[in-house]
Amino acid sequence: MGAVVHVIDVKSGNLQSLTNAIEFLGYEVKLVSEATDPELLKAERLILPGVGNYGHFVDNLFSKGFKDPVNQYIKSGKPIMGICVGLQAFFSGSEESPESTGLGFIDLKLSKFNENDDNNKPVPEIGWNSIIPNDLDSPDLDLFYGLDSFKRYYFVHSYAMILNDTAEQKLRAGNWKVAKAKYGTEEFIAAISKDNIFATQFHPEKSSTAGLEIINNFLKQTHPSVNTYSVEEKTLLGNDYSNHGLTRRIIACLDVRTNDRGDLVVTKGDQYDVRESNGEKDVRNLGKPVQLAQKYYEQGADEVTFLNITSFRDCPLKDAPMLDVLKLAAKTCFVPLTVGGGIKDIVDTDGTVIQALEVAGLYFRSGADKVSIGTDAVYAAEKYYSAGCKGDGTSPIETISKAYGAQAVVISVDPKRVYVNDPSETKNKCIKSKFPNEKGQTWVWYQCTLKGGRESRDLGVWELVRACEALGAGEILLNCIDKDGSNSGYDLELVNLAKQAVNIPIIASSGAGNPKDFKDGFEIGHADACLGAGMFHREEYTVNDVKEYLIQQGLKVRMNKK
Ligand code: 1PR
Repeated sequence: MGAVVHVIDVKSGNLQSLTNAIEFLGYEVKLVSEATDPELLKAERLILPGVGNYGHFVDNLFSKGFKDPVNQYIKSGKPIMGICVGLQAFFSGSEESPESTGLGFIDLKLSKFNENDDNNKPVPEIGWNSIIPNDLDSPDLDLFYGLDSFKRYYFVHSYAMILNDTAEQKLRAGNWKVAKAKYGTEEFIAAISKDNIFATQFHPEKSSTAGLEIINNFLKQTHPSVNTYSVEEKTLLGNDYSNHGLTRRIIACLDVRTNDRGDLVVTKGDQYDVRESNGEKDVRNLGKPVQLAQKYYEQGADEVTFLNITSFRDCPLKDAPMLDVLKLAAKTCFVPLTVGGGIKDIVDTDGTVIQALEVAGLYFRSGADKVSIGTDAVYAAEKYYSAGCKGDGTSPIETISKAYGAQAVVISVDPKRVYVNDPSETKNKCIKSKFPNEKGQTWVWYQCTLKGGRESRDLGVWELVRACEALGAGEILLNCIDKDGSNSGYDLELVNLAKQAVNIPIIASSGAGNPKDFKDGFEIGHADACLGAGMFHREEYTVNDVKEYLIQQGLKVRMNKK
């Protein structure tokens, strides 16, 4: 291990990814969770990372007594780096938590992205955005530790320091250097620097090699000169802001379970049936979870999702195999990782009840950035409607979202088509489908299921996703049992329906068989991200093949060429 990096830990979110990234770069990490910890006085490089809610973060910082030591550290002239809410903490406050006060280095307040801007852009901003290239008026990016406006960085936030003339004047007057980004039509601060303070709104530890470079340069205190690009490269890599500024996000998904011999394998079903159709009817084995995650990371996956598909069985936490998978994968895959399956209240082997919030916390501390909730989301939505469209604060969606932020809560939906003669036959929202069934019926609603399709409920996708958004979910992973494993493309009618129902991002899933399906998912379904599983596992296409195709079709993807 090399030199030591000190990281302030106010128990507000996942620090494992950052720790992994710093260790990967050859440093030792010391977490400082008490302001009186003498370690803090020894710090030569200090990182202030924040995830989740602004108030939760800054209130913890203050109540744990960090304000003075952080101020003293900054006065000493030694380098400090804030990340995400850690950047936001340098401001005086945020609309997210009006009662809370920030460190106040900059007397400006953060506000929420405008959902009505730019053709109803999704909020939170989740994905890979870029820094607006320098113009005569903006400062030199040479002072931002190699920040490169032709690379992409991972942003996940609903609140930002939105820029306007007054804010910019104030920043200039305070000698702050600003790297701007644009989401929709709103310009906001992507990074700031002044003397020994540097902070990023994006997550460098989740921004693949481009992000690791920034951390490394900060730790080494070097500002390498920014890459030069040819005109062709600029056209290829530059942001055209056609998708609110984000690249098209490609997610690789691993359905994980134990096979009959007790090995943990990545499997893949057809309409959720994961057993071979002949012979011993073994569970299909498509590889090992950690190796496949690494492979897809190297192929350019923008995110990796792990689903424990047998979580409906008794799943005592002590045996939860996904914790180890995640710990290992997070050591070398520096893109966002989602884990799902079994995010619910659990009765452990000794009879103790472990709350879903605590289960999620274990996953976050193992390196997950988001958890996905399936079965319990259906229960929560049913309860929400029976209470007259109100949450009672106890569902896993609400508790996890409150503690870790909406962006950390994904809802995994497992619907199937139900045809009816007329919409009056159901209370759930119907659409007129272009694909009639064998009886010639064209009205369809999408029925939510539980436990990986084993039980169905009288609740439609439209109703489910709206309830979950209201309860605090940040994203929807939209599967489709009819399409799963079919290689016939996404159910675009379903994706469109979900897009119209909510403002949070929608991930299209189930049915991708070739790169064109992804294009259709984005352009016809208007999905915010597209997920593939079987076609990657069977090596019919790599993630990079999909990206190359999308580029040829004029869609922006994250390539990070240099
Ligand atoms: O209910 O919160 O414990 O979560 C259980 C999780 O496990 C849910 O996310 C549910 O979707 C998932 N799950 C349960 N059973 C299965 C199964 O396949 N038997 N997998 C299952 C769902 C769907 C996608 C799949 C896409 C893409 N798999 O994850 O990867 O359909 O596949 P394709 O590209 O090959 O078509 P809880």
